[in-house]
Amino acid sequence: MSDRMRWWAEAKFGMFIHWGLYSILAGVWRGRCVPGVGEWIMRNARIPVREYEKLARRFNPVKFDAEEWARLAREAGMRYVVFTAKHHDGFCMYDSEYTGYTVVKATPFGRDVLGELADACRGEGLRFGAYYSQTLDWHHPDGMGNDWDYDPGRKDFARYFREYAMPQVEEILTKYKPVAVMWFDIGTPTPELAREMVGLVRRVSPDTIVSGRIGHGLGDYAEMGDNEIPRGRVEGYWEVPVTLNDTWGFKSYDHNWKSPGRVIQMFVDVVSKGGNMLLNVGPTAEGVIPEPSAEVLRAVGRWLERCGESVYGTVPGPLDAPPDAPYRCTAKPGRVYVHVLAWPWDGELRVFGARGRVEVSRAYLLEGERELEFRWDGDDLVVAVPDRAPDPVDSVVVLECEW
Ligand code: FHN
Repeated sequence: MSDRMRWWAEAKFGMFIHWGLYSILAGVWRGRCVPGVGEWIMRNARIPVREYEKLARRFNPVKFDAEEWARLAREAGMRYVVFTAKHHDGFCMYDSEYTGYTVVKATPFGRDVLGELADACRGEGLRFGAYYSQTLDWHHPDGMGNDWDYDPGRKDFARYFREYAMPQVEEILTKYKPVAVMWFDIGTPTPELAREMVGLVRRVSPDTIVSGRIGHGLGDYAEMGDNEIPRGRVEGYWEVPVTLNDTWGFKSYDHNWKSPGRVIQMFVDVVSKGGNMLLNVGPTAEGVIPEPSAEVLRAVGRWLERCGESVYGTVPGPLDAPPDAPYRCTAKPGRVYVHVLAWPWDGELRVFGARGRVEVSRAYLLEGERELEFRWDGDDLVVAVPDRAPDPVDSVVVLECEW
């Protein structure tokens, strides 16, 4: 395992934060609800640059408290945070010397929110990462994606990339160091440009992890599609970004929140397949993480507080659960954790195809360490469990074993 990836592989759980001028519109432009994710409103409503820019004068998140956000991430059991330094709308949520279009220079708020957040995260023992939209930039005349203000035929993308995006990335890496992750997003640049960008990151900040969406196999890990959890185990480092409702940036009328139980089960599913989960929050323009998301996060944190041993620092291990099995498995040397997501009504937990893969010496419930009897039935291990699930969402049965 490369040194750079060690902490990340153990961490499993991160907070993604999408926050920017789009949070002011909250999914509504000129009285109309704009379909699609909140942070895409500039593009989906074809808002002219000169109009969208005016939002900066309204950005005054008086309730923003970086320490509160960082504390919430820690309470949720997250180990890292990735924050939108610059999303596709091109607005910089940090103090950049390459443009006036920043939270520091163009808003009444005037504070360096990325800087405050980076410090607060480190204060809570979390690693801090920066999201940077390297290809799509709807504000910059040479950035990709804006064909309603600019003529795509006249754009010089390489110029934007080398003379704006790369210097900004260097700036972020030096000004806010240590930046644990440089989270590049969709829109793969040419192999040559992507290599230059990754070369820059390696030179300026060798320990910074580069996300897979830079493309051409140059990233340190694979980034799955949004909300796309693979069906089975995936080798190598990977991460899946997940929304708590149906948007990344705040939308005032999106109340389709996932329940805490669903999020915990998704998370365990991801970890059992060898991945990390980057769970998103979309704060309001006032600087508040919506309470329904905060509630889910705290519930995940409470579960992790009790059962984190079966998640952090684990690997998928010797037992793969069939996709439709009511459990998932994670492992550490000498132990397999069976996460029971649907409790067996007949008092018997059947672990399929375990024979020959594990030599079990003991089985017990993680919480309370209650001993459990077990037997073999053909290739399956059958563990006798109490009638009632200790946890309604995920009860963990530990198998002490050689594997
Ligand atoms: O277009 C973006 C989107 O707004 C959001 O930032 C997600 C997060 O993974 N990435 C892109 C779509 O994949």
